[in-house]
Amino acid sequence: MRTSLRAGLAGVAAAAAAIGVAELVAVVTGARSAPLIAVGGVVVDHVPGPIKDFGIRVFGVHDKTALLVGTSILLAGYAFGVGVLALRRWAIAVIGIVLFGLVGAAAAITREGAGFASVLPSLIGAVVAAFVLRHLLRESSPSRESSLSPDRRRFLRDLGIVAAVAAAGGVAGRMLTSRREVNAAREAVALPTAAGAPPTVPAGAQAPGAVPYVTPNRDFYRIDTALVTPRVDPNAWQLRIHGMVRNPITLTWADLLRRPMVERYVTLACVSNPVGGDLIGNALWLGTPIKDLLDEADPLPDADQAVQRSVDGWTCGAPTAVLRDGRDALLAVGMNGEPLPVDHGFPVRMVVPGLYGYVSACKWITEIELTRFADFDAYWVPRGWSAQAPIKTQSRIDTPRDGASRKAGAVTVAGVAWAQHRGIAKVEVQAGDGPWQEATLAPAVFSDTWRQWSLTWTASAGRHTLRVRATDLDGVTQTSVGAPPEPDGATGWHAVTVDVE
Ligand SMILES: Nc1nc2c(c(=O)[nH]1)N[C@H]1C(S)=C(S)[C@@H](COP(=O)(O)O)O[C@H]1N2
Ligand SMILES: [Mo]
Repeated sequence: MRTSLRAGLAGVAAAAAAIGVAELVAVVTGARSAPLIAVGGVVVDHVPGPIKDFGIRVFGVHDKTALLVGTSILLAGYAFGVGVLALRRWAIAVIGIVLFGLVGAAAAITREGAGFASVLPSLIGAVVAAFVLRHLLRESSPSRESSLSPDRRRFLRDLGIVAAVAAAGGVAGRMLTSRREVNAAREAVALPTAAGAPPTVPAGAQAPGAVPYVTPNRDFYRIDTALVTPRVDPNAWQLRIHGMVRNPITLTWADLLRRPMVERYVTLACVSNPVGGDLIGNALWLGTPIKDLLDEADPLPDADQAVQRSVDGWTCGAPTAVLRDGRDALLAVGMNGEPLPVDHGFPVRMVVPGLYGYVSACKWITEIELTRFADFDAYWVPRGWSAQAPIKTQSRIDTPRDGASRKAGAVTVAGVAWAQHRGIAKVEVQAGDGPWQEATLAPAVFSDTWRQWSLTWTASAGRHTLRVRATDLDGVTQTSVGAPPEPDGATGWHAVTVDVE
């Protein structure tokens, strides 16, 4: 390998090590003090409008990634040059490295809210770069040119080690930093207050033995395709409503918080929930009605599908008519009195009563595109799930658990039943092949939530199967015919076996 090529690569490796270490230091000093982010930020703030618009048009939502990649390529070229120069005169290389550190530090200190510590990632990075470059250049001494010489192998090995450590440090640093920052951003959110009194849950909504009527955030089921939870800075968040609309709308976080807010209990359910499963939860959501925003955007008459898109590209499609029919479909910012937990979509998600989550409840939402079902398949549709999926009427026995034992006599049977947006009219329980007995329903709270029920069963000794079925306010009783979750939700009656002594 030619000596100058080696020296150039050593320069690039030194820069990579510097960036990796800087990212780790930035875990402590703040994401915006990391040199690439700081320099990128200065560039974004100072490029002329038309170039910025060009970048956004060409790269779309990836314009920030493109900027970082561009900055990295420039830096790599610069570092290559510094490496080559170092071969001639070490002092010139040192000047090059100091310059690199100063540019990063200067960019970092001019960022919003920066303190003195913000220069540390770049300066420490520069020191690391000098050490790594010095070490790698020693190994590539020009006196030994034979292509299989041991020091060539050692050089390549060390180059590899530096690159791997730099990459691992950079990725780990970035992840830790963004998690810390999103938690801080979430804690800084002051939720707006909802118009009107908060919905009150009547005493008795809770049946003894059933799961809590309101699911605490930490117990709320979580389903999504995100390998790494998206971390969205609310101050950089935007929602675009576009596509087949007469008035496209772009909404910032501040715009959203100024809109009228309501608080509603809504029970969310996953289409993958098997009969008797627990992929369902009920929470108090704070948000602004999506209907009003859609009315302002003014969809064209044949835009029958509103496609929601998350920052990570996941999509779901809900019927436009459902979002506008007056139900409490919310662009939600709060869950049980807190800002949305990061795992549940911080800063903004959709919640639509009556539709399964995979067609309606986009977390980390950033776009609503009005289109036609005939023209666009959302994420789960090509994977075999139905494009339209209202929640099916279902019921579950929470107590006794399957396989439990009880003493003969009075036994409490209790659970939940749901038919979101239609409401539950009746729940019946059958023991063995005895008669169906009507359970006592907890006071109706809201048709958009599950409803608890209970029954005192007079149990005789032996093994019994208990079954439950619900009837909704449309008068439809759950079918006994079992079906798997795919393609549009499981059916069948939940049953448990109980041993009575
Ligand atoms: N961005 C994004 N939003 C998403 C999903 C996803 O994979 N990505 N999954 C959906 C599904 S299938 C369900 S059931 C609900 C679950 O919401 P939760 O995790 O807050 O309970 O989120 C929906 N929103
Ligand atoms: Mo789901």
